[in-house]
Amino acid sequence: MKLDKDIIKARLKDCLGLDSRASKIVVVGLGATGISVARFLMDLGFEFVVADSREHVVSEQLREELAAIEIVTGKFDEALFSQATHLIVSPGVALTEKAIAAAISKGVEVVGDIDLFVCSVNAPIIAITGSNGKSTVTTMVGEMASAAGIKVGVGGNLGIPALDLLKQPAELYVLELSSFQLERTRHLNALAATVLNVSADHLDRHTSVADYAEQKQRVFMGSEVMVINVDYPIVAAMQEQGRSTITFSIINKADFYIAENAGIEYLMHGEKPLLALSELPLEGRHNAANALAALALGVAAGFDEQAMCKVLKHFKGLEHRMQRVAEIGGVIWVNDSKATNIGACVAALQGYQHKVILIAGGDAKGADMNELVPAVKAKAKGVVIMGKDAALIEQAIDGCVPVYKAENMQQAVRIAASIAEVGESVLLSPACASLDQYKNYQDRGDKFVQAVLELIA
Ligand code: UMA
Ligand code: ADP
Repeated sequence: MKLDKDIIKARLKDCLGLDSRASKIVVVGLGATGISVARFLMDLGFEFVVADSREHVVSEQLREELAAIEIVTGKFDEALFSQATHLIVSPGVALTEKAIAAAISKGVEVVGDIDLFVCSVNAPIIAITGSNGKSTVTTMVGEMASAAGIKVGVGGNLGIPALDLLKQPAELYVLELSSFQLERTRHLNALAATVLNVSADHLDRHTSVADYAEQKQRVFMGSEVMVINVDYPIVAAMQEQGRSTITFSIINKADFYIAENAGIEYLMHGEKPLLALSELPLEGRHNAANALAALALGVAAGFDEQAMCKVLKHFKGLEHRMQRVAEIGGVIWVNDSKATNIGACVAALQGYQHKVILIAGGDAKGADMNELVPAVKAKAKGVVIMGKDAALIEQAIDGCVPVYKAENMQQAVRIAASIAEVGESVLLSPACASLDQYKNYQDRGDKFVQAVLELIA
């Protein structure tokens, strides 16, 4: 539930030093997050400036809504930032940006939207981060909460900025949090929090995998229960003595795990079988891990186990994640455009028992494409490469399997169609971000689906 304005203002002052009379605030970035922050601050009567480095970022409608606010577009102004007391920085803006780094070095405070959110609610928070599976698990837990009759707000990196969730009353918030959001969050105090997994991603923004994992670990700041995937040593190492912990694993016995009984595999809680794995509609063993994580978080929140299993049995999955698009002449076409890093692509390939034609490439974000090779060797009959870092994939594969170059998605799909044979699958799982050629991963997935449907036509 959202607190009263006066209480929020008092908490902003105590926790973040934000004072509606004395603070000089610059909101940096005017995307979904920046707009939510601007509306939030206006509602509380704060004065502030908004800065965005894009020249043409403000629509007529937005300019009208923010008429009382100064909006500065174009190159970030070092003097403006350094004269502020607080910068409220959107997750997509790196703290190493020259003007921001200079301001930080002069003692200007950096605040994130999640900090503002935490100061504004008195309902519990379930917080979910990890390299892959965040959106899936966040949606699962949100549906579990709804099934339990709880008014729940679901958002964060998933799409609806956290502060926009305050518009509706809620008894619980389920937040997907990225490493960028966590990097600039100082208070979270979740009821339960998890790091689902860590694999290399965003190395164009983080200095190393260790630094990236450290930002993810911040999700546990003050959490009552830590939900830990013990299959990842880097996550298992985040456990802290004396803190309430629930573990999960798809390899070994843990609090939540997988066990076989009379030839059937079950999701287990302790000695109790909860659900046969075959009843999970989502493909891939990584989705069993996601289900275990959701169950563990749900148990921490006090949800009924049977009701949670019912949600899992009917969980449809999200668009652009291992989504079956069509079966054409005995070949299955799968859209996994959301696989924007190597970990997701490897998980997708590992889920197959038969050969796959992989379509991959885009912006590798500094990742080492050699990590793709074992899974490609094991599962791919050929790889169609495209996008900015296609050559990195080609170099890594180095002749292990045939590589085909495509200029665009339509060509990639046509090439894949000419290679694929009955009983095989064509998988778009790019292991790279999409922004070099597409608006976003949805646009890339849509282009794939469109090209596949053209094949049918
Ligand atoms: N901008 C600048 N200078 C810069 C970079 C950006 O001025 O150097 C401006 C842009 O011109 C734009 C605004 O900042 O106007 C965009 O801000 P943003 O990139 O933080 O994006 P938002 O629209 O606020 O969306 C963010 C998340 N985006 C990122 O972290 C990149 C969204 O996650 C999230 O859904 C939204 O907040 C609500 O919480 C998207 C994402 O791609 C899905 N996340 C990454 C991922 O999942 O891998 C982390
Ligand atoms: P995120 O929000 O972390 O990006 P999503 O649920 O949107 O996670 O899934 C993103 C990609 O990762 C998809 O390609 C999906 O198939 C894959 N994926 C989902 N869960 C996992 C997991 N537990 N381990 C590895 N890959 C996963």
